[in-house]
Amino acid sequence: MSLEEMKGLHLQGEYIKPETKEVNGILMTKIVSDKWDKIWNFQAKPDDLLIATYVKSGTTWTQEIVDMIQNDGDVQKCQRANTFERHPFIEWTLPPPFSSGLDLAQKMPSPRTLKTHLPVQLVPPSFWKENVKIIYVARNAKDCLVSYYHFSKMLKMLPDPGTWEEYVETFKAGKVVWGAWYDHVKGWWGVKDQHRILYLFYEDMKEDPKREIQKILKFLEKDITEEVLNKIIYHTSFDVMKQNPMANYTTLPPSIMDHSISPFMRKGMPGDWKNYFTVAQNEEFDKDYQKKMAGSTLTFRTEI
Ligand code: PPS
Repeated sequence: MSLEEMKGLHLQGEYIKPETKEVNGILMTKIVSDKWDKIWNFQAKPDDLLIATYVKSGTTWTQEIVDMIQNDGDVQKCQRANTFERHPFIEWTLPPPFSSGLDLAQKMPSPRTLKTHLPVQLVPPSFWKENVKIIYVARNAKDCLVSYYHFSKMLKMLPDPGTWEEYVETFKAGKVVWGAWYDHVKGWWGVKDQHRILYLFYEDMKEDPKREIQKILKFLEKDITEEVLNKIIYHTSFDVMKQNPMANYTTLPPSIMDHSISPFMRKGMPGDWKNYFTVAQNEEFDKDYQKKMAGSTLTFRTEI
């Protein structure tokens, strides 16, 4: 479906599901694939900051933390616009009236904070050339899967996930948009010491937000008072962000995101996978996981 056709469908408020098309072996939506040249040739700048994640790993949370840091804890300033307008999502295009991530990024004055879900090998080369600082956040596979399953149902721009049983297999096979979780987290882990990359974990952020925010502060070379730090912890907590329309995606129409199917701010808890995996599914998943992650030094906690 072309972007033009998609615009029409959204204007009519109809339920649509997009086609997908691979980019170098990675499944993407066709809209992303069709403008891949433009994305690949994106011009990063040395003072950009890139927040990179696999889907559903704590991107929005990290974006809010970073924005609060950059604005010295000024909540009003952080409510100047939606998350996706404050931090252009470089490979993504929402239907009108919203601008594409590329257009937003090009118009935005520096210093810019950008978002991507791209696997490391698909990151536009200018990011490496300009030695851009990158915060990568990873989340354990099982909670990612559960979150992505619900998200695929409520975000009309993603392919239908099918039944829960089907989706578990689709996720394990990496046949999801932005590719396999396993390759994504390992790919970024493999390059983290060769570039300016801060590699964080969702579970660590949940366990001790103060400690993880301090890591971000150090990485961004920012100093703030204890009072501002506490304000950031509060403002970026799940319960407060869930009520913040500029961070919870509720300003998008239901023809794009239908929060009545599943809210964007859903549970925000490590270990929610236990409410979905059967014992047999969990055993199978673990067996397959060992094979896919064999030889990697990367470890995850599936509960805290
Ligand atoms: S996206 O669409 O890929 O950019 O989504 P992303 O923001 O990466 O991940 C969404 C999940 O993160 C949860 N979330 C949070 N958890 C804890 N604290 C805070 N502040 C927070 N903000 C968002 C959100 O609820 C999604 O996880 P699930 O498990 O679905 O609840």
